Amino acid sequence: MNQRLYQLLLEAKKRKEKKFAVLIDPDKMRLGNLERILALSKEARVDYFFVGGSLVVHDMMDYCLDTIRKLSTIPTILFPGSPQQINAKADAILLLSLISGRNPDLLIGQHVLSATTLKKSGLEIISTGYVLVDGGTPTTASYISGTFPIPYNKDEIAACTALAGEQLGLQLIYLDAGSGASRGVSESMITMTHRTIDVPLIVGGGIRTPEHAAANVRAGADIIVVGTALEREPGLMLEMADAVHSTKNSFRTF
Ligand code: 1GP
Repeated sequence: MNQRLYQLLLEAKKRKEKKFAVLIDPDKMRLGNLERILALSKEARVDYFFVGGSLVVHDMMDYCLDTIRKLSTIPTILFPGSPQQINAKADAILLLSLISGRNPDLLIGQHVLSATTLKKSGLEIISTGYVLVDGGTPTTASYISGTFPIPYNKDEIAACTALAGEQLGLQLIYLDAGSGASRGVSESMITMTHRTIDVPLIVGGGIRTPEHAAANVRAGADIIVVGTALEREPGLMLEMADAVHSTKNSFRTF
């Protein structure tokens, strides 16, 4: 099985390099914004594009993937809200299992239905334990999934959930406060989760500033994902990426 991007990520983690991913939600891209984001991403040394959304209602996925392929060489990883978003034009897919929830459909059901399509797609498959955390506002992700996010201050639940995911063989853990969250995942939750697992840790949801991104890296995130803030102000990308790339973990004691 092709695991090229994942192997590169593991090597980067060993070298303590931090990665910056820009989330492109095909439905939320305003006209001209995608081209601007792609133009800035090269200078910013963006590491990945995550493409997908909880609710893709317009058929913009192909357009986004074609445009990225035409204008950029940055790896494109699907972050699908549903099996309909599987698309062979990307390089890889985060095969998400919503391990913070108890909805069997999102733990295994949809995976069974899409397994053959996924195999035929030739996409690199990276199995990912997806952990939704309360970000202060109900998000599309929690509504659509019909699951309760982990309470904001229950660090140990997040850490044990992530550990169980790792023990089940999931290759990444994604702590997500949900797109547009009014507050991101807490630093103490990131640190406890980071200390509990060995696989790379993705953190996203509600990250609006370079300082916030840097603080999450210091707390233990390996990959930072930002969507909403860059849809509103693409120009923030340079500082955001720089903050992630130049910050190291500090493992403060809380
Ligand atoms: C959501 O983590 C991503 O799944 C990004 O969230 O849009 O709030 O940056 P934002």
